[in-house]
Amino acid sequence: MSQTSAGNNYTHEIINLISAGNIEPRIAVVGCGGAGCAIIDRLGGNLRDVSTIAINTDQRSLENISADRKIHIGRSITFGEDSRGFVEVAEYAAELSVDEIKQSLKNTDIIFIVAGLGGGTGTGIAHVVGSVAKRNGIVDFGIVVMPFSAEVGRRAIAENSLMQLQQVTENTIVLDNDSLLRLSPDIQMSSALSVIDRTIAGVIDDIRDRMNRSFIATIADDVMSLNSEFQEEVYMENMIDQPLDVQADTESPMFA
Ligand SMILES: Nc1nc2c(ncn2[C@@H]2O[C@H](COP(=O)(O)OP(=O)(O)O)[C@@H](O)[C@H]2O)c(=O)[nH]1
Ligand SMILES: [Mg+2]
Repeated sequence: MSQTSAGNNYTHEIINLISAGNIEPRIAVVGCGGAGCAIIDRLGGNLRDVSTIAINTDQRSLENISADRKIHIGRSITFGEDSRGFVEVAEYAAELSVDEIKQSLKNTDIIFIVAGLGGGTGTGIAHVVGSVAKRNGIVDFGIVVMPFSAEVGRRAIAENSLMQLQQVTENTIVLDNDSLLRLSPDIQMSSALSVIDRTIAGVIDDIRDRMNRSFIATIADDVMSLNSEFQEEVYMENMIDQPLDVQADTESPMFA
């Protein structure tokens, strides 16, 4: 496995154990912020043998989604409200909750950190979750959705957050809302969200299947090729051809 600079010996040990067939990897998907949590809520039962963890500052939004475990962060800072685009506020909130985050990842070997970048909470906390994972020898991947170009001002914030996440993950898959529009300009927002959800579920399923076939030793390379497949827009195109059966969350702040 091509080890990123963020990798460590402990991570290697776990990878060796899994690839030797000595342990079944325990996988969790961690939704960060509004979009991240909405995505894992919509993915719900579509993910096989994967536990879900939802982390948000927004208490009401957290109450309205389903996840195996929910972590409400920043209670003493935002008093249960959204971080309103303040990345540092969310980051600080996550840092205050690192023990709880660590605890939630306790019996886990591999995590997928999912967030829509360009807002406040997901953007501020994704890399904090990645650091906790790294420090505890958990193999971690990021799957992020970059904002539409039309979301002026959010792109730069998103790019910065992505850079921080890439430093603490084995690899981060970047889904871009714009490439979705390029593929199919007339696509309805609800369908666009469904395609993103299905793409994320597909990526997680693919990686898990490969691991079950003991290919984890090459996982970083596999993800790398999935990533370029996506960038070639093949992945999304395949997804668009399939019937969409996942309901979009029209309550999402994206529609506000
Ligand atoms: N795929 C997807 N993207 C979303 C959704 N809601 C928001 N987004 C995107 O995610 C970015 C962050 O928004 P949000 O997650 O609500 O912010 P946060 O709660 O502060 O983390 C937005 O700029 C949108 O591009 C959603 O339900 N699905
Ligand atoms: Mg939010």
